[in-house]
Amino acid sequence: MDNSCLQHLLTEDERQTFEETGLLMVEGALSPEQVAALTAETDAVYGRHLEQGHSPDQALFYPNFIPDSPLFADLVDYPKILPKVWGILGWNIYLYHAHLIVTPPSGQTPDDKTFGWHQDSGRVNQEMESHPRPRLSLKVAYFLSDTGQPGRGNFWVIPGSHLRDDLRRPEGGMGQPEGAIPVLAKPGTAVFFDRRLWHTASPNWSDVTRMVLFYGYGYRWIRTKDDMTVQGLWEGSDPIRRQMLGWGTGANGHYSPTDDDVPLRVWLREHSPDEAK
Ligand SMILES: O=C(O)CCC(=O)C(=O)O
Repeated sequence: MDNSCLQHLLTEDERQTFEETGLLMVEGALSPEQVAALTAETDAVYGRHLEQGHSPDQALFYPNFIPDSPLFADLVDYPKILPKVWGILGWNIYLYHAHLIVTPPSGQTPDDKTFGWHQDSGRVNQEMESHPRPRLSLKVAYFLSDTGQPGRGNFWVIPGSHLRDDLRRPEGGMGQPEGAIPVLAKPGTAVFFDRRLWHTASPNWSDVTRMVLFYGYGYRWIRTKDDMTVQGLWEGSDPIRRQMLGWGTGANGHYSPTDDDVPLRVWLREHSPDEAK
């Protein structure tokens, strides 16, 4: 782990924003050069899917994209962002899910149909009996295209809704729930969101293809949410990235980790001891 990451620890203001709203935006997380390089990789993935028959009219939801490019793998333990992830969740974490989404222009005129509002993690929301629901995981969304204006297939959220178990949807399938807003994210922005935050994708009414990379981090005792094939990356990865990619000494180490299971904790003991507890 690059020691430069210590400049990017979660600040108290950031913690408060995330706790209160379920959302945190880090503008300029990626440089314009990184955005350009990641856009080229994402475009290549998209092009391959079009060749394989994916409809150019449909958004591409593509999980397990990390093995497709070293640039995607480099964001798994990205020094500007991972410190904020462990600042929120602690050190017993890994990447449990990742997907990229490419949303081409819909060619349609804007309408006000209710979008697909949800909390993440499917049955977790029915089968965990606590209130409010537990956080368990968060996603970091890296915006590659410019969604700095509404109507560009923006990510929509209801700030502060992460502590609510239910969402009142508008009647008749038209309009958005009270408090809903489009996230206006410029290229290079990283948007953190609590998995419980009520959120949704939206149609792309612009002529700009939307591209976003989603990295989901959760506790090591949570199962993966897609059929991740990142094991092939373990050998060439440093210990903390390997932890993020799901490596461990065995099943029990997901629940009661030894130092071998969680090199992030070992590293924190030396570099940021308060966060190693
Ligand atoms: O594509 C989007 O803006 C929303 C993505 C989403 O709903 C999710 O990652 O759970």
